[in-house]
Amino acid sequence: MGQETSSLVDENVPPETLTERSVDAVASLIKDGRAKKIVVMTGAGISTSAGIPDFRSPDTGLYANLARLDLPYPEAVFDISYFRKNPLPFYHLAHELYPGKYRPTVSHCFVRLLSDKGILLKLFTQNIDCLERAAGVPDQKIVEAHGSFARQQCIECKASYPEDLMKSSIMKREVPHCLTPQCNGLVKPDIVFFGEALPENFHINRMVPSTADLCIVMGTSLTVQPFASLPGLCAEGVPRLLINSERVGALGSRADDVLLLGDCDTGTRKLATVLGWDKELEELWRETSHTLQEDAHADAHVEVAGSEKSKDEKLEEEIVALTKEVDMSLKISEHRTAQIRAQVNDCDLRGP
Ligand code: CNA
Repeated sequence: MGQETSSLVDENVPPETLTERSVDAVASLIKDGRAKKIVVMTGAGISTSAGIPDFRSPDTGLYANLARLDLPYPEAVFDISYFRKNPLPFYHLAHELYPGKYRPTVSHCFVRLLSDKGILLKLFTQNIDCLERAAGVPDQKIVEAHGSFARQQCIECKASYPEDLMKSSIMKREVPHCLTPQCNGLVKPDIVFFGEALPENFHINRMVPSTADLCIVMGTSLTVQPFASLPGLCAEGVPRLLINSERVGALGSRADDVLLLGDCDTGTRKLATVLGWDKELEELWRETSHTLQEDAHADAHVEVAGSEKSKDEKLEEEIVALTKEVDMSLKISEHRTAQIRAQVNDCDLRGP
């Protein structure tokens, strides 16, 4: 369970637990009842098919788009020091990501299915979009390692802030302030920013992967610590299945690691089919169309219809509007930007 090597396991090394390194063998483990405590670890890649960009995919990732804004650097949008000075970019992003605007994906529904079957030990997610909740994964099964939009509080006095007011501020792209008299601090959803501690729930559950009998990692680049260390906590001999467009972390280095490289939804559909769960999975996914809020139906329709161009156009409009707003409200000079960057660099970053 220590530091893992990232080099691929020699193909001549036989697996300890699986009959072979394949999806079929993983499915057999589940079907035979030998995998009853499955831990799932997810990231932005399981939500991209819902229309929410991930961070790091070139061209389509959030950072690639934010890089075109007048931010000192893209990550500043999630930086607490920067937020104190200019919360507007974050609130524009929050408007984009706010729960209810997007529909869970097939991959979220697969996790729900594991829970329905009583074999989901825990879902660790880095996502802040709450789509696993929308898919019906029970609260007590979810560890939102980087927080979520589920709660919000003042960053100064820590007083909690009403959800309805938060929603209305985000919808109007306004920055909410603390309601406590004489405080008036900035209010922020309990999303973990760079420079902030991870939620207590993460620390409480951190060692859960060491008790799992199967690990499924999906849609994450495994670049943000300490989340990235979770798959390494699984015991040797516990199969780890990676469903991702690329190989990440040390997945693939152990004898019982299986790599299913490609699209997450395609991968989870494949696994469900081998398990004989394909109809149940599609049914669960069909039901999620009701999770969209009334005012989000138009957006969702565009997404479901796969009109990438419309989405790009909308994003472009957002970026132009945000750029103007940031320019006007702050007039950040290049000199000031350099100052902010220097200050932020001094901060304790969430990632390594
Ligand atoms: P990341 O670093 O952007 O990595 C995403 C990974 O998923 C990459 O390896 C991609 O290649 C892969 N990927 C993207 N789309 C697909 C797909 N359809 N099928 C298969 N693989 C795909 O994101 P991480 O989650 O690893 O990084 C952690 C950050 C991202 C957390 O702090 C999150 O808060 C943050 N984030 C969350 C969201 C969200 O809530 N949906 C969106 C963007 C960023």
